[in-house]
Amino acid sequence: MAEVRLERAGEIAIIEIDNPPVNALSHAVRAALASRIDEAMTDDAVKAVVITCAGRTFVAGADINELGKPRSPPLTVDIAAQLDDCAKPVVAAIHGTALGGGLELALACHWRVAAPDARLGLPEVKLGIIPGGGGTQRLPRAIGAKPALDLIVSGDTIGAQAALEAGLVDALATRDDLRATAVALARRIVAEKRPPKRLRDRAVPPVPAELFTRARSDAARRYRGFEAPLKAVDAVAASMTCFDDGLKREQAIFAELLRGPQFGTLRHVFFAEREAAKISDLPTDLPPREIAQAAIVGAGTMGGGIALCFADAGIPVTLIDSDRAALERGLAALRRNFESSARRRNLPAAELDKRLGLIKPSLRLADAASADLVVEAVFEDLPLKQSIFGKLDEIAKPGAILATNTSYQDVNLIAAATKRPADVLGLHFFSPAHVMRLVEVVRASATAPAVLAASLALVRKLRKLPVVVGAAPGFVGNRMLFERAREADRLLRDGALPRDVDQAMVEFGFPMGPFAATDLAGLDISWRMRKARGISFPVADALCEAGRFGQKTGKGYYRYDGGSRDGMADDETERIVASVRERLGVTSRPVAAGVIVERLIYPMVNQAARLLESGVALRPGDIDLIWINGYGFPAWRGGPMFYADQVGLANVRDRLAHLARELGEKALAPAPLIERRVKEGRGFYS
Ligand code: 3H9
Repeated sequence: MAEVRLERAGEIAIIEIDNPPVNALSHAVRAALASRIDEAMTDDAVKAVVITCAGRTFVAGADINELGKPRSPPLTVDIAAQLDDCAKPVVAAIHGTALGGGLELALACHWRVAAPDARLGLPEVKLGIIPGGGGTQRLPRAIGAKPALDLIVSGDTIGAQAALEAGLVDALATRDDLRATAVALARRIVAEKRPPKRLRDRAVPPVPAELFTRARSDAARRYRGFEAPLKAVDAVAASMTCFDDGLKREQAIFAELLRGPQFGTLRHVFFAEREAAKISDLPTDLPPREIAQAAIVGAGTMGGGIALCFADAGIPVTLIDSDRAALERGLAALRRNFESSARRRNLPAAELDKRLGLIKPSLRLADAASADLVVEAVFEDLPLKQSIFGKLDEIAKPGAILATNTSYQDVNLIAAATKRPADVLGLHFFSPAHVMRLVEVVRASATAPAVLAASLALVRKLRKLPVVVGAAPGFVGNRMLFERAREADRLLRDGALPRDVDQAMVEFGFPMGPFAATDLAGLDISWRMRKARGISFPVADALCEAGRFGQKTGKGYYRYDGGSRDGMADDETERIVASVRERLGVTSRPVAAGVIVERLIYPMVNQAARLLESGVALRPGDIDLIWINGYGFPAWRGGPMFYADQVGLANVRDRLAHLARELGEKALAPAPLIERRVKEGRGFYS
């Protein structure tokens, strides 16, 4: 039950918000908080106030369950105004995460003290809205327009030290004496008779108007189709006027976005992430297994990237490769990546060195002996992986978790190469591993619950999003990607050009079209895989036969002149496609952008329905998360399953049935799960 308590420490009133799990500002909390503030203001014995929170965190924002429903006062913006009007000084004592409405509450306090591990931010854009409690007006007044713009448009958080340097907090405490530090500060303020420091009364230091013009064009390019970042720029730009006018603008934009479809969609994504953490048959009382040391086998791009993730999370890791040159190359690439990511995050050089120091290179597999978790990241070659797992079985200590980073091999066959299949699972990181948030956690048939639970906790510790999937070929993401690639190939055969297809998908909201992405990843890997399975994608195969493997060979679907990363349309591709068409007896015809989108997305949805039915994917939400976080599906469209529901599952079914007939492809016939849901008048989520 939500509670807001008021206690006294001499002349200081301490108001404590207690609304587990994250002290969200529900209506009950807001109402109680407003009354406690009133009580403190009207009590003559109180000279100053400290606002603090019980439990693991300061207020983590508005209550997302209530957002979007009719709102009753006091709203967060009203409480902020109430704090502004307080004649007595108010100090916020921040621990955990002060996010959204939580940071807005703290910004309306007159001073802010933070625990050193606190994180602060206004992540509202990630929900498709903007801050609606005055944050877009007070943050620029606290730290300046440019840093405020960066934080609000990205929705990123900053740590307490950076917040102190930026002027967002006034002092740091340690977690244990946060309350004592805040009370001491309040006492000092009273003793020194300092008047409340209200951000409302400050002006934002002037900035050139181009700052906002540039921010708008950057946001329009980067977040194509996604409204909130652009609107956030407008709200921050309004902070350059007087506070009241700026606040009015913020409130109008906030209300408009709250009514719009993107908020509902991104709220779905938020709850899907929380849901994904819940695995129904996993006991909650499993003893935690600490992963104090890790080893990675294979120092290629993936292995190096994964090692970087461990070191970044403070976990010592041995990076093993039997080839000295490969190990050296891997380490050099890893250092470059680490340095550029440290620069982006303003990580001090000493900290970078400390983290790099956690990586120990080795040429001997035997050095995996002390690891609590080993991640194998060698070539996609089943016998090679099996032989490594056979050796690891001899070397690794009892109870160590043995993980493979394979992106499509059968994890059960890899586990069978050991005498401890219960300790084996897949951890499918995405490339580049230090950037991509998704990890498919592949539960093989014998994987022990404790091994799965420990792996999920580990992936979260690496600050990534784990999604549990079954051990079927390609798991969930790549299995669906395969369907998209097959259909993309048919689109070229039928008359679309690579740039038509890529442009349609970029317009839809993907950061990159499928052909540009394949050129970047290389065409040869999937070609080898198709050949091994006797599958043909006629156009892709013909390009590979002509030595066009993508960017690395200077040509693939596009041409890359002089090492350029921007592909140009290439006549030779068109000639190759034309000869495939001729061989197959297909007459070329134009394909409209809308049809391209349908033909690429609906077959994926169809495959996803089969994966759901067979239990390889646990929930439609998991599939949406996989595609949003691993393959660039625009989050504001909610993922493929949510999108299918928005379009109407009956429409998707009809189009699939039509395509199956028109193209003579039985595999495109609607999956039984789709047929059943449509018959019941349901979607994936209803
Ligand atoms: C906002 O503030 C708008 C304002 O500008 C407007 C003012 C008018 N509400 O993630 P976890 C639940 S928009 C309700 O697993 P963690 C969550 O569902 C908001 N519930 O823990 C889960 O419940 P369950 C801006 C919330 O330690 C449980 O708490 N704020 C909320 O990994 C634990 O969550 C944000 O966007 C909420 N706001 O991470 C912050 N937050 O156990 C959103 C969490 O039943 N929250 N829950 O599944 C987060 O980023 C993370 O939850 C947090 C904790 C970092 C706080």
